[in-house]
Amino acid sequence: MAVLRFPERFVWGTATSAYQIEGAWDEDGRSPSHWDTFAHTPGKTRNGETGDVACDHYRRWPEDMALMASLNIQAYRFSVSWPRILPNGGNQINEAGLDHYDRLVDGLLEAGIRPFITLYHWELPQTLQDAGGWPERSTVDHFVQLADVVSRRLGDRVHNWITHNEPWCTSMLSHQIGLHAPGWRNWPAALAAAHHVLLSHGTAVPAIRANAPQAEVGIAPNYEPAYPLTRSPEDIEAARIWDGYYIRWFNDPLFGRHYPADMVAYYQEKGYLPHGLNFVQPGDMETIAVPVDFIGINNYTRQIMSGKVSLDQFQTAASPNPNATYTEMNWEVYPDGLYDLLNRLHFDYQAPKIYITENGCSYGDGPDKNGRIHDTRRIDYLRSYLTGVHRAIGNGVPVAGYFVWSFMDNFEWSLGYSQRFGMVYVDYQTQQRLPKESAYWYKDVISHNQLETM
Ligand code: IFM
Repeated sequence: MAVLRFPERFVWGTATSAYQIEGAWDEDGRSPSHWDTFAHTPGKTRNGETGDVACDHYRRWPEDMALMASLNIQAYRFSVSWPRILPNGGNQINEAGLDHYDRLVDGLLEAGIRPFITLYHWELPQTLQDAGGWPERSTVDHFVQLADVVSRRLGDRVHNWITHNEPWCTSMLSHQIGLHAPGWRNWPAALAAAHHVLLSHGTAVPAIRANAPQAEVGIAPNYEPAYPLTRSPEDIEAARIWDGYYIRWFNDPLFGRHYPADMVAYYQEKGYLPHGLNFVQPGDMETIAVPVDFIGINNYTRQIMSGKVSLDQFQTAASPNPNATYTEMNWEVYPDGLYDLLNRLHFDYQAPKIYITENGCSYGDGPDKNGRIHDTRRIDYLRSYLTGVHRAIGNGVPVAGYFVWSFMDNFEWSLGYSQRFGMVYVDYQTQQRLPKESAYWYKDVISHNQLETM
């Protein structure tokens, strides 16, 4: 056994998002979001499940926060629900909605837990969706208004801000693949959406800093690195395309490199950019490349690419690895993927500081007859990924913190409640919370600021 010490002041946290846990979807003046509409549309989610009630966290947050504190969690990454704060995407602040987050922030600070706010974790007011949503440039201004309103109210107490969660999901998964709201399958719209999400990030960063001068501001893309199945030129090419589609299309503009030329050519050849980059206006790329204080990394798995697949076959793009283990999302457990990413973000992109804003796994373990939940596979998963994080820190990569996805089981989007990512089990019938073994294991890691490896 080895003991891996983490740097002093390393931040140990956990993460959730509003729609996945809050419930109370139509209470206190909240208007519908495009996810409410999507989830209420037959056939879009597993068994028609919705976030209407979810974990009822909107009401139960004091209990959840107390549980977090009892587990020594140092930081909590949560998102705000846009339609709770600015219903119907209008200018009128819904005080009841904003007050909710005000109280949550105060409660967290009193409990000694540092709040990390995500402004957009996929809840677009339905009215803005009706007006065209993210493929429409006007959505940028609306988002910046949200950023201004929230940072104006909470910026005196919240020092860590994340503009967007997973721009690839907001754009491609939602507008090209169609698995998430609004469920479109339209390449040009997806690429326009990606641009507007990035632009809204770049425009919001100075607005947040104006209201919260001491704040660290960043963004949390999801990174799924690609590895070629073999060393054949076709497989290497497929991995390059995947990398361009998933990582470089977002990272390159954020780091001032413009959209990757090889991917612009590829998309044009495929007919995905019928009007070229006509959504890019003068000054946009400079706005997007605003220096950030940190990059958030959301990483769970990798893709093994072979030349036989195209991006349109996303669901079957990956080749299974017969030597690997998989989580219940059917995602390969591949801790070296996170290790490689951390090195790349630092040595290639020179990210100033990195938080791992999401990492975790879905396993369905439930209570045994004594009410204990032995989620040892989760502990093994977290331990293996954290070992890679420690190794990257040893290389000089400036990793400042780590957030387990998720604090508690919650609504996993189109998969409904079938996937349990939490360190805390939620009984959806009774809303009882039950920490799993991994929660106590994580408490131990946090308390000693170190990891014991096997
Ligand atoms: O549950 C999601 C979260 O909303 C965004 N990142 C990935 C998680 C697991 O799929």
